[in-house]
Amino acid sequence: MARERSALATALNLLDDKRPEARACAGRLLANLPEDKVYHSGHLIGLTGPPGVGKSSLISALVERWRDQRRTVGILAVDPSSPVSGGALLGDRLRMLSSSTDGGVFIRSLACRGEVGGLSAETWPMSLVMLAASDIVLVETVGVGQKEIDVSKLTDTTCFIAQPASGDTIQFLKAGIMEVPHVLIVNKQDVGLAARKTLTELQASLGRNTHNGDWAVPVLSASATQGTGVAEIVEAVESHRQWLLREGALCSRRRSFQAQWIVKRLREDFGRFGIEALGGERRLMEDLITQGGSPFEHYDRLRDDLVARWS
Ligand SMILES: Nc1nc2c(ncn2[C@@H]2O[C@H](COP(=O)(O)OP(=O)(O)OP(=O)(O)O)[C@@H](O)[C@H]2O)c(=O)[nH]1
Ligand SMILES: [Mg+2]
Repeated sequence: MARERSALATALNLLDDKRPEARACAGRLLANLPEDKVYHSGHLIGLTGPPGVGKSSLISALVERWRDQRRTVGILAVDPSSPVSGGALLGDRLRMLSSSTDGGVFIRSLACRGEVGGLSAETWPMSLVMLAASDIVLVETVGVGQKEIDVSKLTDTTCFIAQPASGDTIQFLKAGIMEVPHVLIVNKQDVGLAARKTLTELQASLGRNTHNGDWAVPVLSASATQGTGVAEIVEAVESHRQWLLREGALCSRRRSFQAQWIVKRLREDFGRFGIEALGGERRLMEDLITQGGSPFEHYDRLRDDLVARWS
């Protein structure tokens, strides 16, 4: 929480370690995360979109703004383990930001383990550890369609970045294949006509009053390389956070992600039989969402409960 880089790196490595002793240790670490950080403070933001749309470039432009506001940032980026795109994934500017002496930015790449959206089960606890040390946590994932929007099940605010002159996104959104993100952005505004056309198409096909629940979704355009439209994105994501806070939804969303994570973990460890033994998924979710206390202790408690029954 004091943003000691080596401590943060060690904590994240621990969460990624599958050995039983490491898992037990990770459990204790997570159980000690303050409830306030886990449920009430900071901002978890997901950025998703097709390969090469400029997600990393936009992130670095956004990070510069946030650093000007003295806000600390943690970045989790899913590196698709493709040998083609190689190591250039995080983007040069982002690399520079992280390696610079500025201790306000911390970057960690996530290996893609073939789970949908490139997100692994560890992404959620890793986001929380990052959140304990930063004001803002960004999660970058790649994809087109339903899969990558999975990031919306881990973050407070989801931004979708669309590519100029690509009808895919619009088709997906129209067909309801893709959940509507909280902020839509057409990047590469500087290419001119194609970007303007895509922006108009997005606005038109979604209608003027696009909503995600009661939230009116802003449709923005930006150029990560020229830095235009970036301030508007910062504003839009902050407005969404304020809206979540007013609705009391920041805490309830995180509680629900947390409950989903625990149930998923338990199912992986004990199967459907284990879930049934604990009263079934619905009851388990309801209990978890309403219970106070450290979120990860609940996992330990439920696991111990199951282990005790069969030992
Ligand atoms: N013209 C223009 N090019 C851009 C813009 N933003 C990014 N690019 C370029 O697009 C390419 C991909 O940028 P990245 O930021 O790596 O895109 P990404 O979405 O993170 O890519 P992956 O992580 O590989 O999916 C780079 O060559 C960038 O220089 C922009 O606003 N305008
Ligand atoms: Mg990238």
